[in-house]
Amino acid sequence: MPTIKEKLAEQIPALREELKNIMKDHGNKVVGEITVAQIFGGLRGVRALVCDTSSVPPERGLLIRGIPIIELADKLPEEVFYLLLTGELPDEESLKLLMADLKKRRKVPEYVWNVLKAMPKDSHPMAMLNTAILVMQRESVFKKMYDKGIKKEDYWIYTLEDAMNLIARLPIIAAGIYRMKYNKGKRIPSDPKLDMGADFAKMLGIKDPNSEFTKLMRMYLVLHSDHESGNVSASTVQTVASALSDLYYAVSAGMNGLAGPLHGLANQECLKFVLDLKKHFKGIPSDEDLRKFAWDWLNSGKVIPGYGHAVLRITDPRFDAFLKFGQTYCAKDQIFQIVEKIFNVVPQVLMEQGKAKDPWPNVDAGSGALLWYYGLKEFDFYTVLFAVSRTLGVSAQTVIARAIGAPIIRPKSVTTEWIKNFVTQQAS
Ligand code: CMX
Repeated sequence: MPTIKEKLAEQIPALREELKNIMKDHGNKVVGEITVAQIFGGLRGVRALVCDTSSVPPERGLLIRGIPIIELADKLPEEVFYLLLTGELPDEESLKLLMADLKKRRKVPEYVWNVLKAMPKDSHPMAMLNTAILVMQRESVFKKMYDKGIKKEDYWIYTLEDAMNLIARLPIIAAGIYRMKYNKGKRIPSDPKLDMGADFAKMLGIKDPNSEFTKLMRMYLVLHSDHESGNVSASTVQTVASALSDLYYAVSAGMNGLAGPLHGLANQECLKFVLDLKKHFKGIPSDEDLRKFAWDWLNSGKVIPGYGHAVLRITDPRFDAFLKFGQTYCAKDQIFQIVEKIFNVVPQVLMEQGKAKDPWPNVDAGSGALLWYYGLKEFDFYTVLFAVSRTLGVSAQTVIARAIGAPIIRPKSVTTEWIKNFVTQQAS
C-alpha cells in the first residue's frame, strides 16, 4: 500500500500533463467577464481561481472532491485529509499509514509554549494560535530545502512535510492554548493510541463520559476542513504561498483572515447572539418576540451572525449536520432550542428585509450551541477549532498548487479614475 506521498507521486505527473494540455489547447478561451460592480464588490462571483480539493455550488453546498459534505460527516478528519489531497478516500491500510505518520509528528517545540506564555493575558486565542504557527516557521522543511536549492518539481514534497507537521501539531497547540488561556490546569499530553479528533477532545480536557464530545470534535474537524479557495482564509493562504513563502507563513496569514467577524469569528459572535437572546427573554423567546428582536437588531445596523453567505444560496449542509447532531444528542437543551427557533424565524425576516442574497444559516449558526452544551463555554475559542480544521484544506490546496507549479498570484488593480474614464469611453 502506498503512503500518501507515494500516492501523490503517482498522480502528479498526469495532473501536470493534463494542465499543460488544457493551457496549450484552451489557454485563450474566455470563461467570463467582470463588471464594475464586481470590481468594487469584493470580486463576488468572478471565476478566477482553480481549486480541486473542494467546490461549493451555490444550490448544493460543499462538495469535497465531488462528495457532498453530509456524506462525509461521520468520517475521520484524517480520511478527509487523504481525500482532499488525493481525490480518493483511503483504504484501511493507507489510512493506517497516514495516521501512524501523523502520530509520529505530534511534537510541539518547547519554545512555542514559552512564546505563548509571554503573550499578554488578554490576547485573543486566534492571535495566540497564529503566533504559535508563525514562530514555528524556523522548522519549515520546505524553507530549509529551498535554501539548499531544490528542483521546482520537488517543491510539493517538502510542502507536504510541512503540512503533515503542522496538521499533527495544531491540535496539541490549540488544546494547550485552551488550557493556558482559561486556567484549566496543566496541558494534557497527546495520546498516541487516539485518532486526531479523539486526541484533540481528550487534550482539551472536556468531560466526555459517552464519547459524544469526541464524536462532535471529529465531525467539527471534518465539516470545517475546506470550502473552495475563494474565501478570505484560503485565498490568503494561496496568495502568500504563491510567493513561495512556506506553509507556516501562509497558514498563519490565512488564519488571521479567519479571525474576522464576517468569516470564522462569526461562530463566536453567533453564540453570543444566542446567549444575549436567552438573557433578554429569560429563556426561549416566542416567534413574535424573536421576529421583533431580529428586526431591532437589523435596524441598529448589525448583521445577524451565522446567516448569509457570499456563495451559498441554501441552508448550509454543514449547518444541517450540526442541527442533526443536536437533535440526536441535546434536543432538550435550551440554547440548542434557541438555535432551532432562530432557524425557523430569521430567514423570513432577512427575506423581508431584502438585503442579504442568502437568508439561510451558514456553518457558524449552530456549532457554538453544541460546544456550549458539552461544556466548552469559552466562545472566543471557537474560531481556533475552525482554524485547526481549515488547516487540513488549505494545506492540501498548497501541496497541490506546488505540485502543478502554480505561479505567483498577481492580479491587476485599476484606479477609480481608470474606471471613470473607461465607463465614459463606453458611453460615447
Ligand atoms: N444579517 C444582516 N445583513 C446581512 C446578512 C446578515 N446575516 N448577510 C448579508 N447581509 C447584508 C450585507 O451586510 C449587505 O448589506 P449592505 O448592502 O448594506 O452592505 C447585503 O446584505 C448584501 O450582502 P450579500 O451580498 O448577501 O452578502 P456578502 O456576500 O456581501 O457577505 C457574509 C456574506 C457572510 C459576509 C454576510 O452574509 C454576513 O455578514 N453574514 C453574517 C456574518 C457571518 O455569518 N459570517 C460567516 C460566514 C461563513 C464563514 O465564512 O465562516
